[in-house]
Amino acid sequence: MASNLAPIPELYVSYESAQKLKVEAGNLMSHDLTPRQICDLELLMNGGFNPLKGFLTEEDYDSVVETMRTKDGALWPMPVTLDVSEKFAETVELGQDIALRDQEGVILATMTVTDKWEPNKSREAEKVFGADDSAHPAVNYLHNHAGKIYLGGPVTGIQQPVHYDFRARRDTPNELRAYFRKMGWRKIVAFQTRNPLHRAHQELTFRAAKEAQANLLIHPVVGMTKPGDVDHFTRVRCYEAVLDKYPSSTTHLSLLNLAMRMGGPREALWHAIIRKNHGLTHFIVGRDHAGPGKNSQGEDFYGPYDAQELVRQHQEEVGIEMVDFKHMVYVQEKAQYYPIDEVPEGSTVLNISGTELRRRLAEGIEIPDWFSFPEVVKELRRTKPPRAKQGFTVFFTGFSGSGKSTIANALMVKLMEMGGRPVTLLDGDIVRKNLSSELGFSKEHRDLNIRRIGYVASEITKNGGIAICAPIAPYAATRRAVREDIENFGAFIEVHVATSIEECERRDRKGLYKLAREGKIKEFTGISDPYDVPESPELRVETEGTDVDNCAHQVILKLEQMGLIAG
Ligand code: PPS
Repeated sequence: MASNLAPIPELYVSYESAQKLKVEAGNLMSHDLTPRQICDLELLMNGGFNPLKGFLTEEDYDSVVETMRTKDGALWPMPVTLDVSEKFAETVELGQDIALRDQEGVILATMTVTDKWEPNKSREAEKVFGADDSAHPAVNYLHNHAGKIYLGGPVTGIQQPVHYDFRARRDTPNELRAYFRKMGWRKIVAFQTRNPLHRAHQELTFRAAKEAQANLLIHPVVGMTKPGDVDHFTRVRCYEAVLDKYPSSTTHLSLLNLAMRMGGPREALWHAIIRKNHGLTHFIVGRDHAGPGKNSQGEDFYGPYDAQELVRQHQEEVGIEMVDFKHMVYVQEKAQYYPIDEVPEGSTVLNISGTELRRRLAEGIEIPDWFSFPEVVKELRRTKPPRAKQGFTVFFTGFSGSGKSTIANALMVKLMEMGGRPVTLLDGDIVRKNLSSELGFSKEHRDLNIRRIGYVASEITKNGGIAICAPIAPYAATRRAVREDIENFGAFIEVHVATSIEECERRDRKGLYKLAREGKIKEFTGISDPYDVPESPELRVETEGTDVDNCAHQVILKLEQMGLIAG
């Protein structure tokens, strides 16, 4: 199939109208878009999400969730919704125009709100992502990050979000279409990725293009990918290093500002539609496309080839041909890559999994040339030094009086004795004096307090230091959010100081338990306020019958075991 490279509709108004709208929008209510919404809006406006004309209305949303189609029957597998807080939703009337702004307050679009509703998020999770299980990143996002209310309605585009990085590598669907027209490319295979390209991917994409007798577009996602992925700055430098491994003038690199949901089969189909909109004729779908990892039972959310199956069923309707690829492995005797089902019998197969690669990077172990290109490995090592040189956060949690601060202090001194990295202690009391002096102990205030600690710890971790935090941090969801923030930059070691509430109350070093029992302190953790016991912390220390030195030493041993401090 050859592409029709005519321009596709965008939602932008003319330059003159945009200038006028910008001024008029000064009087409108404003919604500050989240990072994910900015990605969605960009693709809505530039036609990447064609045929959508705005954020889904309630009817379209229900239909997309249940049937993967809008109410008019257009194939659309992924809800693209504008979630807002209840507070904001209350101030918006149906029929009203609102301004959609980026995080600096720059107006990007207006939206006429035609619909406002409270979605059934559990149903969305079940139908769209296959399970209402918060181990799935999109389900976690849905329940723990997205606002409670959805607004729907048509969007009027004013301007694209500004990107300061890799400008020359970013193309709208119409820019890509124009590029293909200019180059005379009629058949183009797209390769979607959120990972650095290694030899197996280079081989796979090269073969795909050769088999389809087509040109190749490396089309990596640089919007939002899976938490913990290699950041897009590093990845783009890696892609650039691989570009000249392809025959010249056959391959192009373009960055896609998509916010992935890791929705497996539905997401693969969505990706295919998005690629069709960008003027592509073929789309590579490999093993476990857009897979979210394991569910809370430790099983895969989707079968390895479910995504291929769904795309195959709909490829004709979408108007893009799927190039399905099996897992590629290296055959030692042939010094060459093969799809796993074509490996010559009796030969030696070499493979390095993603987990193994991360381990080798973390521990500074050699990564062989047959696996990746030296330029790519160099870039990855530049971003991720071995673990013993990275920053990390030790996050103590437990009741007041459990011994968190004492152990944290002992740990700090031991780490300072070792030297090598700066150490900062963010103790509960210190933080409440310096960072959170205006906060009390309501759920909202505790969350804010912990998020602040998490933010500071993530900055310390990012910059190669050691952050030791010792708040009560009673809520599992907040601890998880902090973990996610920090794990973008380094390890997060949750240490549950598991002193029982009875023992803490018996010790009552600050006399607070007595006051709490007398009702003189309200919302006291463990007495009149909840504490979610960590289910699987990296370490649990028992303080009853164990001295402080030994508890701190247990943490040191854990850090050594994790490769965070040289043994
Ligand atoms: S939280 O929930 O993580 O924000 O709490 P944190 O910042 O660690 O602050 C806990 C310290 O504040 C004292 N304190 C209370 N704790 C729990 N509940 C209530 N209502 C409360 N009021 C005051 C208490 O001394 C805690 O200090 P630690 O060091 O944990 O004993």
